Amino acid sequence: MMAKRPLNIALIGYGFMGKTHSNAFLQAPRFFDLPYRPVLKTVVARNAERVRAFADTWGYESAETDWRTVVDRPDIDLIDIASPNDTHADIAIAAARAGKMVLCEKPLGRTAAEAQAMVSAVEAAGVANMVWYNYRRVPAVMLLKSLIEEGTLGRIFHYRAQFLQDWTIARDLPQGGEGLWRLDASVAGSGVTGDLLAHCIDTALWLNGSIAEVTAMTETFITERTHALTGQMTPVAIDDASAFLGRFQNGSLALFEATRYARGHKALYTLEINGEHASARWDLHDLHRLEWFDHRDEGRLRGWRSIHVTDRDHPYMNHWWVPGLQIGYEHTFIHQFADFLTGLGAGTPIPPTFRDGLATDCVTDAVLKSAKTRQWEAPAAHLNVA
Ligand code: SOE
Repeated sequence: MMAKRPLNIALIGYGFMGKTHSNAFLQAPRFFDLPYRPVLKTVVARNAERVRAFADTWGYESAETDWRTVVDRPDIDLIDIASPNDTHADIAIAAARAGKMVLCEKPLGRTAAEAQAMVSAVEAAGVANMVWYNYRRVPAVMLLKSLIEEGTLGRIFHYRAQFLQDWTIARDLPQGGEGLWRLDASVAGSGVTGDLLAHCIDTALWLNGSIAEVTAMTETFITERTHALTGQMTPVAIDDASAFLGRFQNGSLALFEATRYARGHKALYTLEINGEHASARWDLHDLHRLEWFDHRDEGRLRGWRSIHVTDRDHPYMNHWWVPGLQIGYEHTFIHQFADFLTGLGAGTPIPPTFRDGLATDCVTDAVLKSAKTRQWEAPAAHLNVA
């Protein structure tokens, strides 16, 4: 058994993501043998009463209401940013300057320029950093990554991804405020492009390499909503739907779509990749399965097979129950944090790093730009992942 060094964590933000991260901090050391022992030191959010309650529920030693009082505290090793997008850059840059490790919810910045400043800060300070693009850590998606890396699919022709939801269709839903800051462009940066398409792009860059160019369209279906903070009817500046065609550097074609207006779909993230020898597809609503077709199979038996990715030799699964029993959404965060701590022990950066998060922001910027210019746009090339 390795000696466990304490790692003192300050979490900023206590919404949905604050819970997924806190759960990961608690569970990762219970299921993985890690070189660090996470210590839930403090949680920060504006509402004093509710942040206190959150601290009690999740076992944080203290609760604070201003991240500035925490960011350079000598007893804090790691700042984890799970607050709305407009806070990411200020907190990350201050934390890096104070020499803290920084984890950040996606998207890294509201724009690539914001993300670039965050990358510069963590790289100048030489501090460990990671962005919570959690879907890379689904065992079935990780299995697909290894099949691609082994060259099993051969030359890649197509990559397509969708992220479909339906929770913002109601006209009386306000913009701004808790949870609904995602509808306020000044806080979120963009709508589904930064929130949902960004997930699809992050996974795609990781699985299939850089995107060379895109041509996109976006739409805002409900153009005015009451603002939660002012009570005034205010123009909506986010994109409700976003789609693009593109070309990867490896020559394969990209077809991507994200929307919050696909009635009946709650979080239907699907991806498919078609190669010379094989195809694979994956679906977040059935996340423990990888659909696989291999043309090299014997002709009479050739067909799509559905792999239940729950066996001991599947990624991460030897840390969980017994073969055949499924895990779920929260485990993706546990895996990501376990990988981060393992990397920290070995001195190895764990992707997606801030630089990888920047690469995704470069693509989302190009998508938004193309939707405006109605031209093909190239994501800022020098910022793409290798
Ligand atoms: C939006 O509804 C949302 O919660 C995103 O913000 C998350 O990143 C995504 O994983 C699920 O949907």
